[in-house]
Amino acid sequence: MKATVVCVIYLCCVILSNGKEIQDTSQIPKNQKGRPSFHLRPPKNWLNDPNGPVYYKGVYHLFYQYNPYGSVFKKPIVWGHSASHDLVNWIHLKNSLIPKNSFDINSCFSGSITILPGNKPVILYTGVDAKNQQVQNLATPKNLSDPFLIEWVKYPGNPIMTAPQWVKPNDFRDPTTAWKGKDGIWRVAVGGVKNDSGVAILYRSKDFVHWSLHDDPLYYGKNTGIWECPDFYPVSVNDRNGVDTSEVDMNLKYVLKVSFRAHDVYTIGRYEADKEKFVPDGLGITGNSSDLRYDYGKFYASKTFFDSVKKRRILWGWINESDSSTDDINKGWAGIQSIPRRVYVSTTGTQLIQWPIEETERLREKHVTYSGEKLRGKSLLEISGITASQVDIEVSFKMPKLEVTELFNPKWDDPQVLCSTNTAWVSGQAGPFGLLLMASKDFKEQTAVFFRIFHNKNRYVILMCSDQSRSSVRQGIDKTTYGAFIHMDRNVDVISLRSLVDHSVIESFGAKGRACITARVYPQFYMEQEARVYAFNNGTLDVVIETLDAWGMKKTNGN
Ligand code: DQQ
Repeated sequence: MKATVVCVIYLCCVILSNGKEIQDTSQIPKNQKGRPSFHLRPPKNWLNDPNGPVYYKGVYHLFYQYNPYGSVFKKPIVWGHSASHDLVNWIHLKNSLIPKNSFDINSCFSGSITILPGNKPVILYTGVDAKNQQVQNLATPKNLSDPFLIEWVKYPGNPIMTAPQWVKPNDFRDPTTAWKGKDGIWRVAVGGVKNDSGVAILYRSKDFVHWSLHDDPLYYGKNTGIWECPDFYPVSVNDRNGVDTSEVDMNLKYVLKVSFRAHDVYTIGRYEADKEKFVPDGLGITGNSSDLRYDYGKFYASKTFFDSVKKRRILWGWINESDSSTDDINKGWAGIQSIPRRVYVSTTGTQLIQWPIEETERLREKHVTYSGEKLRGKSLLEISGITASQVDIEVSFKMPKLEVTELFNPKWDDPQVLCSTNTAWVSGQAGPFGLLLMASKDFKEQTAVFFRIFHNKNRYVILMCSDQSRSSVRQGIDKTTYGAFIHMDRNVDVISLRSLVDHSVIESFGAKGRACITARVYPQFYMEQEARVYAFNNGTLDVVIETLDAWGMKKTNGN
């Protein structure tokens, strides 16, 4: 009987993967209640940055930094590979780039895919060479008729770029997707640091093989330290459609994202192609708390791609664990990819909006709904009838009148500091109100995602927090509380919050995706009891729930 079951599972995998080889799923550690069920991650071991997302011949691909030998970050790192027809259900394919040449023997670090004319995907990635120096390499599919892109061939002339003289050879990594100018020349940016300034180093090529360093970087930021995983892409200012990375149109704006000090920071601006310069609209990237972040919580080394099928740009980020390395070794896995997010520019043109791709809604099953409930000051409402540890929940609260909210103090410049001192248990006037997630019956463990509403002049200033301070009674877990500001006109009438809870991960989207905060939580109680979810109000003013919808979520094949 057992053998038959194993056989059936094996056959399913083979059918799903179109007869291609998939990763070994044996020895997956059992009984792990914190293990996410609908986020993409390989069956076991360590994962970090998303690499080379692409759509090719009917199949979506995501590659990622992967340690095939254990659940901690340890070189040599390879490129893991998963594929999907719908961006929700994934199969795990064999590793695509394995360090075995002098130009990458110590690791195949992050990189991107560019589609060359004739629908030919090509990988640019960072190799850590035999001298432990970082160089940029090229690889192409062995068989262009294989939509699963299983086999990749490294270019024998690698490396195709070595560090400029002014960059230390181990501070030179993570090439972007390349873009082609009106002049037919390809450009690519590579992350690095000069003195303490982060740099997006620019290279140009006519044939994608021979690259020359451009004198000036595309952009740089003072005193930020190294910039990892740059991403550079055009965005439409007229609609939510995504734009191909090589699209040339004077009306487009550009996003430059870089990863440093554990955050993904971006700025929107213009690309002056004739001067090979990115010019931010605002302050640019400063390394201060005023920088715009994709996500104000745990979300790093992200990458986008243009989905030509649905004309949208999709973003993925690496969500690290917040338990200890010892825990990760015991679990046998660490690191997940975020839910893919659609990304586009706000109507004001000043920030990006992110929203889980519509395919995520296919995972919704049992539904409960509430509307018109009044949450009196210091009260809560249990949301029952769904599995609180695997849920997609969205709530809209009626906004209080601007006049009754507290005055915002302009000296408050760092939302994270504000959230850390004003945790969910500190009562205010309009707020804290929001959701209590992964909560135990006795409330000793809970993660509160909430708002506090202030006003400044004639506008709302909304503080959105994800409070992990009570997420677990366990020691040795990172319980950092995160925060973001949302500025809104006085005429808005609701503030919404959507949280995707997948056991140990909580991805939250405030004000329809204007601020995102991701957290990892590992409550002790959850090993024994089921989790609960509540809407709560710990402010003195009453709050009305306009609508609340919650759906239990299906498991996906990502596991
Ligand atoms: N992760 C990769 C590097 C990148 C870093 C190594 C960012 O290429 O700079 O796994 O998380």
